[in-house]
Amino acid sequence: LPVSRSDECEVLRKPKPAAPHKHSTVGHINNSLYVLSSNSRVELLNELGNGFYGTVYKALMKIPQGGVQVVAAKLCTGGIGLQDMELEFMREAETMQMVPKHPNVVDYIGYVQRDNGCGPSMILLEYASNGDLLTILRSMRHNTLQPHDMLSFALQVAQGMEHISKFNLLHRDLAARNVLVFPGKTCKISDFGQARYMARSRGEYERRSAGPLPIRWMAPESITNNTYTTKSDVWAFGILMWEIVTLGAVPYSGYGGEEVVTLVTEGRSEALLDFPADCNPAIARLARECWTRVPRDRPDFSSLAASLSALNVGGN
Ligand code: ACK
Repeated sequence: LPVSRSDECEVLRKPKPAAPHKHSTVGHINNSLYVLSSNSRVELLNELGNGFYGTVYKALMKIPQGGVQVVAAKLCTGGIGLQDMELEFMREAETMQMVPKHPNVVDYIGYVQRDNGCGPSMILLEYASNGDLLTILRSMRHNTLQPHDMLSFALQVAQGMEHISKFNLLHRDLAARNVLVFPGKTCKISDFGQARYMARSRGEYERRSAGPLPIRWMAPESITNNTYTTKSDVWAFGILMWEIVTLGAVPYSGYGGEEVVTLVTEGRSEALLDFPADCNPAIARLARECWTRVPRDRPDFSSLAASLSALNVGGN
């Protein structure tokens, strides 16, 4: 059933205000010293959709050496509290810049700084011509999505997450809507707006900022204690596998955000996430392992990728 996007993040409570953080400035393209002083070198084409910070456009980037590249330009145009938003937006760019390239993580191309208050800042990303995985899954309701495609989507996301978790990075908003699809059914993890590096010593991150929360994808310990670890990303990955096999159903549909909080924290949520009768039982088993209550008992992304890879080989 088509569901409104506004269902996907819910404002339930307001955590402590964000501590001010230092940021270094970026403003280059393709790691060269070429600085875009205005938006004139990036030509915006059609709108692709709206994200948290503003609008995403398909765009043409004029490369200094000559030639053009089709890119996705994420513009920071949010009206209220624009300055805070700009800092968060810049942080997203910095986070992405620090992740080494991987075939299942969207390529970061560059960041274009706001030019003395004229024109919005932009994050430039590789352009995903097939849009996001949630929309693809929902569009498949009228066709048949092959079981090996489902397995391949899950495996690719697990491999991308295995990569980012190796760098102590938490995604914190892993969901089918934040996976982009490229030709050849290649899936890449996107939307690093909530991503944070963990303090190595503690291996976790404590959320302090306000804003809507993706409650339906959140692990119990994140809901109750504001703590995030790779194992809370693993919980979200279990929900994402469930989104794949249900062709984009809404987790706990029919329940409001506050009810979901109660169900998840009391351990009653799993019973509400039914798997279709024809679902590969191994996928259902792996998803349930991701929903183990004790975080350390959940599998890590390397073992998930290995299990999915073994199933993928076996199924083809
Ligand atoms: O479902 P979509 O087409 O895929 O609509 C959303 C919208 O922008 C807001 O996030 C699309 N989008 C985001 N990043 C990209 C990208 N790199 N390539 C293509 N579309 C993108 C996303």
